[in-house]
Amino acid sequence: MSFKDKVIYQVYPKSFYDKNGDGVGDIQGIIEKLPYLETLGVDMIWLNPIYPSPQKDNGYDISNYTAIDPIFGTEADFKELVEKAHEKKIDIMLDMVLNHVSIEHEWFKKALAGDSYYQDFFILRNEPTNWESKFGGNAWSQFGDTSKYFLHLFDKTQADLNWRNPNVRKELYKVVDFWTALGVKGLRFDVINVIGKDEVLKDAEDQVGKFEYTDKPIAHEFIHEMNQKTFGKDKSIVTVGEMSSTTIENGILYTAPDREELSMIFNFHHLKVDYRNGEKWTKMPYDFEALKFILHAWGEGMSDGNGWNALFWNNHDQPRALNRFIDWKDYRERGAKMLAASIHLNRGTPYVYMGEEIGMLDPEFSELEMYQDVETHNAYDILISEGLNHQKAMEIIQAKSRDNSRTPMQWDSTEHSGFSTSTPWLSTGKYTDITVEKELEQGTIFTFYQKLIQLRKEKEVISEGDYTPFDVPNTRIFGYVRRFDDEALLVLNNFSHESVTIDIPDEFLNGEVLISNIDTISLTKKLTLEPYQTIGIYTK
Ligand code: TEU
Repeated sequence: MSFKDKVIYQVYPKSFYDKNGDGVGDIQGIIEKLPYLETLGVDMIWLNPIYPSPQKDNGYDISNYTAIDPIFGTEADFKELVEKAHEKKIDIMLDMVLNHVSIEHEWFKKALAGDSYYQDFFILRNEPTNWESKFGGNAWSQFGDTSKYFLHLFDKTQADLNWRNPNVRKELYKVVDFWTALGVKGLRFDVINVIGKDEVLKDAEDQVGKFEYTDKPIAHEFIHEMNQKTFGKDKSIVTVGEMSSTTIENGILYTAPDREELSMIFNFHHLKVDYRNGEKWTKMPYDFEALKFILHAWGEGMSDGNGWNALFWNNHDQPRALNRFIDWKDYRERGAKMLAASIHLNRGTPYVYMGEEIGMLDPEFSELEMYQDVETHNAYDILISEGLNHQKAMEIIQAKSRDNSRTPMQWDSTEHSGFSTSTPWLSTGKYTDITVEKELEQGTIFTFYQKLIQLRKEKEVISEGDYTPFDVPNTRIFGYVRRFDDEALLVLNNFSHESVTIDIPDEFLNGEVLISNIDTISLTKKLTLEPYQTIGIYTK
């Protein structure tokens, strides 16, 4: 399948739908909700990790790569999901977390027990470097009671694998083959641009260490090898690399088809525009100019270099975009649609994160204990140790915690928002009046998403067109032009709560309004965009 006219829906399995009533979402729950996803019109469902795991990092700490965690169901349930989804022309994408394993994985246990074959599966050193874990604190922990240290770029229970060891790669390729043999047609590779560590590791000048292990040329070699030895043989498989931070230059290398690495990549630069001095655990309004600059640079750069972006505003690691970029108290519906159009009409493959199609919001938990995420708790401790008081620390947590997007999907107005019959593993949010039931009855966001998904299949200029920035200085308009053969599409998104009047290029004056979140548009040379308005003008 070419992936250019497809839309992918992300399900956070723990929080989607709990069929067996134990408070945790499960595979049977996803099966039950397939008709809902079919109605939305998506082509593929990406599931966050569903493998056996101590759940220190919600499944990104895997203890067995080729099984299903009983909290989610059985392998038979998974096969049923693949089959039933397939009947609805929906494919399944799985999360491949191949940079690290849980310290409860048998490889790590054997290594700890002294087996040197398995010790070489990990990155062990006598002298640790000064690198920091992405979840805070040191990136090295003592390896059992030895004098060695093992590297963990994430939690101390997530040990980085030594990709330089061919035996490790062989084992990981078996994992990929195992799942594709079950009919999995999508693979999302977690933090795949950090798998290539140097043989000799050096202290980092920036203390964090990210330049020492990110986007190393050898990472491209490993990904290409994995492509050749596993999924590359089946052209219908779609792959996406998650790149915690990467460059446009590397983005092109990862995704240009002739490189035979990946179909597309996620990058996060546009979601760091509300970090003060590059630090996530701060609170500040987002910087629109920075956002626009990043979106244009990636849109144009990847278009010119024949690379391919995964397009998204939300995922399980991010607070809800509505809370970050929209004056949602006044413009929730309109803003949700504007955000959606800004990526669905763009060049790349759009991802819908569960709940955004009904305009869900951050939960605003009042107590620290309500948050479950390991990163959140580490961050709280660090903020307090830096001298912040509880209230200030909580304000930052409320704005930045990854749990903001992980709260249970709000299906209806019954107890626990119809997610489960018992207390959910993570509380539902504050705004439980936003539900699927209500949205389908009287809302307009869901139908707007349906239309956008449909348009991508109908108009090649959306799926195939190139990208040129359309800049309107001194406004908060994020605009771009897409072109394909004799078709053109002008997309204008007003990121402000004020109306803005702009000049429409003559070429589009007789065009057709393909989509807008405000009714009855007549095109005039001077066009006034209302607050948070989006408009796509098509001409041929
Ligand atoms: O995330 C990788 C990553 O670098 C970030 O998105 C990270 O979660 C964020 O910067 C923390 O502030 C992936 C997964 O999406 C995430 O859920 C996992 O925790 C992480 O890898 C480790 O596997």
